[in-house]
Amino acid sequence: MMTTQTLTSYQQILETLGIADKPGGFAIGSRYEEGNGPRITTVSPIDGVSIKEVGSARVEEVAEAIDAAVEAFYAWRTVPAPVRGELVRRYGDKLRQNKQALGALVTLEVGKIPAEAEGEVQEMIDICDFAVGLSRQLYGLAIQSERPEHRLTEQWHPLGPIGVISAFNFPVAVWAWNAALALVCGDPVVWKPSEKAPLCALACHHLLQEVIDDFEQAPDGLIVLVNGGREVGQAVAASKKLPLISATGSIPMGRAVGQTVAARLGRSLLELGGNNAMIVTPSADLDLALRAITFAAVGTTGQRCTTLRRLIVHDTVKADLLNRLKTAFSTIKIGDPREDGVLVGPLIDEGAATMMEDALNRAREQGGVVTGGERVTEGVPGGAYVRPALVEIAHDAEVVHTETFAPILYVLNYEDFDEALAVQNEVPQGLSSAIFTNNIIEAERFCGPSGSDCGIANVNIGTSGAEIGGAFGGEKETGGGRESGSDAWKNYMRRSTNTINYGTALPLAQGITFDV
Ligand code: UN1
Repeated sequence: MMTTQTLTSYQQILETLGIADKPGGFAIGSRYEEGNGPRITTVSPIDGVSIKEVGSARVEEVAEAIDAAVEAFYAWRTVPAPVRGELVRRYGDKLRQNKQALGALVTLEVGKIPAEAEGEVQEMIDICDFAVGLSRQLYGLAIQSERPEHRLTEQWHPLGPIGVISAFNFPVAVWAWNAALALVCGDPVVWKPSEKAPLCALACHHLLQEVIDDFEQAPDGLIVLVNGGREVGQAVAASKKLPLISATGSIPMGRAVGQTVAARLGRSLLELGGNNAMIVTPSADLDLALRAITFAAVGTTGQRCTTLRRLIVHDTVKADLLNRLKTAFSTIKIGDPREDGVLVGPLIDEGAATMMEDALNRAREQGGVVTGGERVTEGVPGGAYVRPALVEIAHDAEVVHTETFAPILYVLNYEDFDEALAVQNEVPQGLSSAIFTNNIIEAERFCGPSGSDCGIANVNIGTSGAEIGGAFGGEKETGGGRESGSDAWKNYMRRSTNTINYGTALPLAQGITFDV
């Protein structure tokens, strides 16, 4: 009975989004194909029920799709940027109309609670708005020339088709951050989504393709989708026809993609694993800190790259904060994300639950004291549900330095502020970080050059939930890439420096004389 009802609503979501009858192996603009690669069965992590089977692309089909994107580039690069912005504006409107349905698909396919799933669609809308404004602001510079009657300028041109490799945990927003910017910058987009979220990708593609179909200046092939596994990702990364590869996912994935792209001297924009910490100082507002920690550590069931994984607490506040966290973690509602009041949905799959269990066992072996972390089987519909774990452990235990994509919060302590900063920075990853303090000197030191070494350093807010306006990404093994706001658009364009002589002499720079 339950299964039938659920299936009906799955079907409704797919129908509302217009993808119930679309083959999803690959799509070249408005052409949807099954593909000759292995079939992918999408299973909802909520209850393990299969949603739909989709195909996948073979390497030759990937090549065909990339060729179509190259063709589209030749047309799109000369469309004025504000006109390209108009296309993205219309997509933003389309997303507004479909926010609930697309959010429901995100919930269904990756298990996010509706508030977070719709928040992800909101990030798409926000980046569209940002990109529309940007389409009139892709500014270059006018530079003072050292030579008389010379004009020295730089301008930005479209780069070429962009390859986007995205992860399951942000199955719609991360592609949109890339696609919205790439499209206004004049670049087609070739998308290889996670094998765990092909339907979200199909829906995003289809909604944008509908806008493209009604937009005269937009060539077919402007957006291309290639579903599949590692070989498909590798074919995208290796293609010399894609000058930029933007990849989000694990550090091993990023290392493989980065090396492949570097071998052909392409550009890569990597947004890889984090091992995000928060320092809680003696002056911190613990009520605020408690809320921030809980959202950052257990939101999205610990499966954000910005998830809070290490808490570095001053000795004087540790006992109090830990007690409050134990209460919060033990009472938080875990279950079907569609149920009222649930804050923690399922992990993506059994593999993730096994990795969490392994990490907790290693933590115990390494001297950790674990609270929570057990499997939840009562009152849940059958996916991999877990209670978030708190682990009191030494800051330098091996397990603390690795990212486990699950809700495990390592609780570390410190005595002296410099020690806290050193602990914050001692891991190989460098994505996000935060401090809770009401001491301005600590806050400023944390954000300053000898403070946090991460791409994101926050004061009195958590590590996750960044707005799109800032550049998003991190240092060290996180990969160094920046996407989304600020000047991240420059990744998607090529810079042309132009020197124009409007005089009748030919003065050489550096005062060189070279008379013939
Ligand atoms: C990710 O987990 O890959 O800052 C991205 C955040 C979100 C993006 C996370 N805006 O948590």
